[in-house]
This record gives sequence, structure tokens and C-alpha cells, in this order.
Amino acid sequence: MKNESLFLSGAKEILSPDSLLTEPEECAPFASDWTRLPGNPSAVVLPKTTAQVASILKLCQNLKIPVVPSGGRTGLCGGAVASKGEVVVNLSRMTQLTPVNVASRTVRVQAGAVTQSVHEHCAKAGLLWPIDLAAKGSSEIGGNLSTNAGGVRVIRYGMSRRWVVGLQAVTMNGEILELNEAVEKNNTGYDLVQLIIGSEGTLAVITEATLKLVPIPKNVSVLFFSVDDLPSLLKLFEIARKGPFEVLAFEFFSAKCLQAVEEKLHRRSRLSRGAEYYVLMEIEEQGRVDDWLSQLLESTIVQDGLLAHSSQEQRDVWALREGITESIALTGPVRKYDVSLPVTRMLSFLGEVLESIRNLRIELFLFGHFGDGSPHLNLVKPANASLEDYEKDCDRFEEKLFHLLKENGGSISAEHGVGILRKNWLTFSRSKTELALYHAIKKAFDPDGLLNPGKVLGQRSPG
Ligand code: 2HG
Ligand code: ZN
Repeated sequence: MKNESLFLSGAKEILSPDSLLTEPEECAPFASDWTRLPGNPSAVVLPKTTAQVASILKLCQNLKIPVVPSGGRTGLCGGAVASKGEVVVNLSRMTQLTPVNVASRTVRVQAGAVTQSVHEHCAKAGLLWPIDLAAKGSSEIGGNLSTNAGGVRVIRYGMSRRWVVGLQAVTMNGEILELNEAVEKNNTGYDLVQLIIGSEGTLAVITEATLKLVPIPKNVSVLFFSVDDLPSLLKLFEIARKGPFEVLAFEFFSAKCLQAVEEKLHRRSRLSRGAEYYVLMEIEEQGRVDDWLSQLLESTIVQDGLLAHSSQEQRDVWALREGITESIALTGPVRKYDVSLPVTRMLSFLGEVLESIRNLRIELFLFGHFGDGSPHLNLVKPANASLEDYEKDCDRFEEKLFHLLKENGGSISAEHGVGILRKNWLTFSRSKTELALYHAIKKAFDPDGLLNPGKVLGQRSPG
């Protein structure tokens, strides 16, 4: 690291000894995220206060040392990877939660608070921060906001950015921004809260947030179906939209995904008749769901279905969906694509995807948030293919996929972000003018390009 001894002596003045890691084995867990892209940070700092974050960033700015901010490191695009000897500023020790404000339905939390702990904290007041993710046991609020995470209830509640009133964030030169604190209405010019959310730690480091809450939905049930094909899946979605309930989640996965979860994690589907695809629907009941379900089961749209009433039954169904990423990781090398398009185009899009992958040396695991028009395509290396052939075919498929998305008015990243993995493809989702503005905004916040360098903004324009 450039200016290493100056950095170490400065950092020792700011932090307690247990908050500064320099040994490679201590730093290793903070080097990467769920992409497992290789990283090698020069040091890791674990601040406990916003003032410490500000002093560390100022020190790094003065010494021109690049910084990678991180939290729970559950990202899937490499946004938290420190691969060039950067200093990692990890917020995981900033976990404070203030009491829930029931009247304004808000809660102020520090960036390192784990999503699930925020849920549990708010549940005591009968309220919910409505972002629910498969990674909720490890993902942290700062990471959720900096990536504008989505999750399984976007169909009902939207993405993370909708559930934030105020932010505290620190710029690379050590300025602490108090943005909007807790007012719902503030029409005084540009909205820096929303600009920083989703910027993947390239503009400022989020240290605290005031989150908006909703009442915990009542009478929640989980329905689980098997369906023969994609047209039936779409039909089921259309019928569900007219059902006597509010749809909280409409998730799908292929038989291959279920097989992987059953084999690798020993979880079992309780449906007696399997099929090509499965649908997990979470609903908030508003009428006679039993009648609606009996009618559906008599039709030819679904092969089988069940209504999980008890919370154990519901957890068992969710465990199938939430175990997919882990079981695929245990299957072999995988490339992940997290894309989106208007839900009305899902059928033809997925049809083309299946067609173009047919003769490639790729095993496709298809799942995700059908109701949001947001499928996850996981491409796994078949046992009988060489790594080289598989990689070659993935590259061919990727190009085709991104063109298909562009033609369908879709996005190359629905909810995981850009990070390192998608930055060279941004022209498929953003115009030249938008990208020029992105660069200008980055320069305004971080003129020396020291904050999360090499993330989001790419150099190459393949489109
Ligand atoms: C999910 O929906 C996550 O479970 C992870 O976004 C998706 O592993 C993936 O591709
Ligand atoms: Zn997802």
C-alpha cells in the first residue's frame, strides 16, 4: 500500500487496536463477497462510530489510499471485493437500533445492523421493514441500501429505496452528511438520499438510516404449486392477481432447482405431484382462499397445490426457495444473471432463453421473482463439460441474453447491482447521456476516484 506507515500510524490514532486488521489471514474474510472473486486488501478497519468512519476516510483521502466499504458481503456482483490492495472499511460493528417510533412508523438504525435483527426489533412494535431477502440472516442495512436490494416481496412493497426516509453518509473527504433525518416531506431540490441509495458505495459510505415501516401483514398464508410449463405459470400469475388476497410474493423455480435443494440440503417438497416448475405464493388473505384454491385445483392450470397455514409449514415451503442459491453453489461452478423485464414479456423472453441455451454446454437453473419480471438465471457447468468449454458457452449466452433484454425493454441487473461483474455492460441498460452524468456525479462526490474504485462505472462500451 502507498503511504502504508502513515496510514497505520494515523489509523492507530483513530481506532482501538481490535478495530484495525493488517495480517492477511485476519483480512481474508473481508476481502470478497458471495461472488468469491479473489481479493487482497492491505488492511481492514472495523469502525464503531460514524466519527471513526469519517476520520478514516479523511486519512485515506489525504494519503490517496483507495477504500472499499462493506457490510455483510452477501452481494453477488463483486461490489464489496477489494482486489487491489485497498483498505476495507467494514461497518459490521455499527449495529445499534434505536427504539421504534410507532407514531411515525420509522426506526433509526446503524449500517451494520443485520436485516433479520431489524425485522425482529420492529416486530416487537407490530411493525415491519418490508424488505425480505434470502440473505437476511447476514445482509446488513448499509449493504441493502447501497445496493438498493430487492428480495422476495418486491411485488407488494417495491425495492429498498422506497423504505428509507433519511440517511447519514460520509463522503470520501470525511464530511458527514445528515440527509433528511426523519421528515417524510422535503421538496427542497435534488434528493441525495435517493442518489446515494443504489450507488454501491461509490459516492459515500452509508453509516445510519431512518427506515420506514409498515404494519406486519395479518393472515399470511403460503401456497405452493407445481405447474407443467411456462404458459401455465403465467396463467396462474394472472389468476392470482384477481384472487381474494394481496400477493406478497410470487416466486418460481424449475424442477432442477428443487432437485438440487432436495439432494444437497435434504429438504423435501410436500406436493404429491411434481412438474416442470414450482410456484411459491405468499398472500395476505382477504376472503375465501379455500374456495379460490379448490376451483384452481379443479382446473388444468396447476398439477398440484397446497395451502400452508401453520408457520412451520410456511417456513418449510420457504426453505425450498431460500435454499436454491446455496444448493447450486454446492453443485459446481456457476455464473449468475439477475435480470428483469416487463412481466408481460416473461413468457416469450424465457422461451427464447431456453431455446438459445439448448445446444450449449450449460445447465440452466431457472428461478426467481416471477411476479416482478425478475428471473435469476444460474448457469452451472455440466459434469461432463470442460471448464473451458463451459466458460466459452457462457460468454456466448451472455451476449445473446443482454441483447434479448435490450430488445424486450429489460435490465441487465434487476436487484443485485452492477459491482464489477456488470460494469462493462451498462450500455445495455443506460444511455450514453445517462452514463456521462454518472461520471460527472462520481467526480463531484469523489474527484480522486478513491471510493470503491472500479465498481459500477466501466471503461469499455461493448454495446
Ligand atoms: C435470490 O433471489 C437472490 O434468492 C439470489 O437474489 C439469486 O443466487 C441467485 O442467483
Ligand atoms: Zn433475488
